[in-house]
Amino acid sequence: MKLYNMNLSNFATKSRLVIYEKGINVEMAPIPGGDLHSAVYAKVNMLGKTPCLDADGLTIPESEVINEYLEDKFPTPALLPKSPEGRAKVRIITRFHDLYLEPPLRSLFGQMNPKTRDEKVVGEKVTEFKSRLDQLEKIIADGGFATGSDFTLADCALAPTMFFATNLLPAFGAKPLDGRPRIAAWWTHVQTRPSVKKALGEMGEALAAMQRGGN
Ligand SMILES: N[C@@H](CCC(=O)N[C@@H](CS)C(=O)NCC(=O)O)C(=O)O
Repeated sequence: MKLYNMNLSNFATKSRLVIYEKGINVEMAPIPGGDLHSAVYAKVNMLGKTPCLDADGLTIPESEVINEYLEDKFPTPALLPKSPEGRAKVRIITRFHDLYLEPPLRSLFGQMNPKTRDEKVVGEKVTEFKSRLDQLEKIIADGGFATGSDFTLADCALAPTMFFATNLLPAFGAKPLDGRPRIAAWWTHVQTRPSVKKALGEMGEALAAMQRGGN
């Protein structure tokens, strides 16, 4: 199997986390053509996004579909609980992450340079992201991992985005952990997990390289 991967991508890191947790033998492949929008990569993944899994002939785009496939294919160690209720709790968070929490943060990626940023966009998106964090504070578990004592797909979804939130938001005068004790406790706890240390370490190196390049 092969994951079309970029270490800086929070969505690719969601899937790398599952691969590391399960110890699956997956090749980390660069994007063909060197660009997500290259014609050659469009033939692999018409969506032009990372991650994308080549599961020995079956092409699977979308991080959460990849993660659920890997969970089905390699059930041990489990990253979804056994009970329907437990599984629903994890999926509430993964879906909340993908549809509501991450998009306003992503809108800020192009606004990092104070000289060129659109202050209206920054104001709106920072406000929206903070209100999503307030919602997350209400649904994340009070202690332990995102849904309780077990590390799950919910932690895989949240951790890479929280990496960006804690690294990038201070540039906009916002502190994502302040006044959100459950998220703050989860963030401290989840970073002790070896798979999380490895995957976020890779994100950190990629971010530093990008910043050295002046982007
Ligand atoms: N819903 C997708 C989102 C993937 C995504 O947006 N990936 C970003 C990198 S973090 C990307 O490929 N962006 C390129 C683009 O949208 O043009 C998933 O869960 O995999």
